[in-house]
Amino acid sequence: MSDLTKIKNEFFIKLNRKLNLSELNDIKSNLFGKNGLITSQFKKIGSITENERKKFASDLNILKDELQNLINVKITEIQNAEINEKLEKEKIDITLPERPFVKGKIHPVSQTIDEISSIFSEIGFNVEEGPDVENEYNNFTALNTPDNHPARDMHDTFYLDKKKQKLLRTHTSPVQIRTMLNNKPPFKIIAPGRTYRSDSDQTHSPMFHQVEGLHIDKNINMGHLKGCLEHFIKEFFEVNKIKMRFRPSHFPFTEPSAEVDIGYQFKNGKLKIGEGDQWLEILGCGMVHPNVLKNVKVDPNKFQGYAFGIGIDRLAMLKYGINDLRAFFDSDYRWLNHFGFDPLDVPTNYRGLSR
Ligand code: 2NM
Repeated sequence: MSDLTKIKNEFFIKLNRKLNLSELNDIKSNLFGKNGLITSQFKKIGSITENERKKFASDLNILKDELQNLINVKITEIQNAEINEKLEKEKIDITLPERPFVKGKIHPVSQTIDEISSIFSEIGFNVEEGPDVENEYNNFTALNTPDNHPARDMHDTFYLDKKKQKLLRTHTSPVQIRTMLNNKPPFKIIAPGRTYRSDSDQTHSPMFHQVEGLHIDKNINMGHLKGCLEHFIKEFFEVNKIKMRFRPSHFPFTEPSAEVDIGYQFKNGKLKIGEGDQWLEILGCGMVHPNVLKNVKVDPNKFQGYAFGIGIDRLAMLKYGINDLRAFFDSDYRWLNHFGFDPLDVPTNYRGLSR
């Protein structure tokens, strides 16, 4: 028997056994490694007599290919077997019950923003958003708030640079400015979101939430403002009647300006909104100042309208009976679990907002 036939017989038997990957690699280097059997046969070619050389080289190449193919087939087989074994082991039994998991809750402020957005959407307001970091033009100048106005005082505003050009917005009004600058009237929008003022005590958080509204069109007047706010308060507190009063006030960006109180009373230890002889201040509003309209390239001789600003955090406290503002932003899991809302319980007007 020739050397090549011996190699062939021996390795065909070996390769047909059940092998793992490392055994197969050993066989591979036994054949094709530096001192492997096939490698040594190739080295022999030079010393073979000329009339035998051609046939030997040809037989050797055929054997080499055969063995290599066989090894490749085996490698694929082993890899497939490994994958199948893995798949078998990792099989998921979908008939098993789900693993218990901790459900997240919707923060009362997020819930309240969703409720407010739902109410105003239904009467034609679009919801707009803008950045928390603003420039002093959008936050103050465009809003008819001159350089020396107390609202610009360092004690209130978080400035982000020495030149006082970048700041954390102190209200969401810059969203209205951006919207008016980038679009054409009429405008009917609300802007809910985070706002910042350097103020921190029992009733003030340096970060708080506001929703502002703006309605600009031809002939919009304070009657529209009153109707809109009354509708909102009734929907939000889910009451049929609401006692409201407008007190004259001042804001640089509105003329005339007013603050709005709603009636309330304590009945059987519970706060009742809408009735009673106590007053609760809940928002500021007014007719948008002509200077503001001019600043955003809206002609005050053709267009006019109202704007208002409401603190969201206090609205949430009143509606959901939460009495400590500071707990709102502590991220205490027990608090969130108690006051938070079910993620699947999305507020809609027709269903009743707070259910
Ligand atoms: C308030 C009170 C009164 C207000 C004004 C504007 C704008 F951009 F249209 F001029 N937005 N929001 C406004 C008016 C806000 O918050 C107490």
